[in-house]
Amino acid sequence: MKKNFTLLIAITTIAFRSHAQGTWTQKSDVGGTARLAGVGFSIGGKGYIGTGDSHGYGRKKDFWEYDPSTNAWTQKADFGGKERYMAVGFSIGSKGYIGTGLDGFGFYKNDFWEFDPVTNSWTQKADVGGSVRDLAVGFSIDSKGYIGTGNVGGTYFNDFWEYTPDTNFVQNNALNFDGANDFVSAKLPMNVVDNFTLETWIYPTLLSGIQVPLSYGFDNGFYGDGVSITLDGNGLQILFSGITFFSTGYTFPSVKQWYHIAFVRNNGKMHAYVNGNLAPNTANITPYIPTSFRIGSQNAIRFFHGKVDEVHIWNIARTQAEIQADMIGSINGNQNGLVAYFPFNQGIAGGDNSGVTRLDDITANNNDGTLNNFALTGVGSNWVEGVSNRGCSSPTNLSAKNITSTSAKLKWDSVPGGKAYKILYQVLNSGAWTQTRTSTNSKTITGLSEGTRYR
Ligand SMILES: [Ca+2]
Ligand SMILES: [Ca+2]
Ligand SMILES: [Ca+2]
Repeated sequence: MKKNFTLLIAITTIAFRSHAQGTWTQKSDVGGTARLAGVGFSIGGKGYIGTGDSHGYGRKKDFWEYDPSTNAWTQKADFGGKERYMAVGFSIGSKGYIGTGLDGFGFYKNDFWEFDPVTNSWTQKADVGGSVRDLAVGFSIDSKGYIGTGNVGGTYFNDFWEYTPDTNFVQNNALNFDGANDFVSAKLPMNVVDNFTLETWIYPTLLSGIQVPLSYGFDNGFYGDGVSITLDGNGLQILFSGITFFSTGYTFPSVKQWYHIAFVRNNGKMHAYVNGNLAPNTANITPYIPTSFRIGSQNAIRFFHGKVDEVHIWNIARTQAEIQADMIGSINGNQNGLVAYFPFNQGIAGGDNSGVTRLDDITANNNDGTLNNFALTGVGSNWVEGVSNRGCSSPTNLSAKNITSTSAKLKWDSVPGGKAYKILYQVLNSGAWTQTRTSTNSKTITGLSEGTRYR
């Protein structure tokens, strides 16, 4: 159990215990100017102090990190909110938090900010519950934070609030298609008929009739082209050129679960993979050159009932190992051969999404799709929760240790039963992600540049 009290409380405790046993050793002065009523907490092996009031200089928002191994203070990114004093702070896992207080204009505050030492950046979180206030106290227990008591202009409080951090690092949505007329149209991202890969996650809510969650080609039921990922009852079919249904030999065991589907055409042979496993039958049919592209249906026919997420279109034949590796997490959009990538991470899951009718393609080709006939409210025909975890748990308590000028060791809590972890990082806000993998709960990242912020 870890508790992090505010600096104010720490001072009170120190004075009270000054008659007790133990040894005090003076260390380097806190960075910045002298001050009172700031906040402090620890994350990993480092201490942090920031905000406060500096007599004659006013309210502060500078923020400092103390490394006991070097006995040195390093200035970090300024606190994200307005300068203030009599705020409260604590840490949860690998993140620090500061909120409430009294700013330089005499306004009491209830805004609340998260500090990430890995990226050296602040992100605003939900306001602290109850009234604005100063002189509150805070602490954390395991994965929750607590703030209570305080004052506004002589009115004292004893209300008490628990903070639960976000558990979803990245919003991860999908689209739910109503099976009646919902579809997404997009520009055809390529027109190759050999050595290509179509990948998607699907969550069928019906296994009856013919449904097409992904159509790489035109097909109106009379004539067509290209290749479609097709469900016929509970069977997975490859539909060639709108004419030829080819059974992969795979049977879906049930509705309402996520399946990863990959169709690969490699030197004239077409294979299907479900959840990374090769389906029994291989086709050697050559499709007609595709002329259009849709998600959730073909041209006004074969509407899919259920959710679709993570559509990846490649102009290369991917290997089974590559397919298995990328099933467990998002990819970055910059991979060789990736001509369209729709992560579906838009809208508010199950919320009012009227107007959110563009499906983002995050590759450089930028062939964004257009949503057609969606209700965009409720859960039946809207943006909904996606296949974010791929059936996996997200690790917690991520921290960075052993930081040198070119490397850092990332560490996190083991996920019970976890076999592998995928790590994505980037120069802060640079757009390009680098990915790596490990089978243990730590990984040393190398090749970093000094003085550069990463996340
Ligand atoms: Ca998604
Ligand atoms: Ca785009
Ligand atoms: Ca509809």
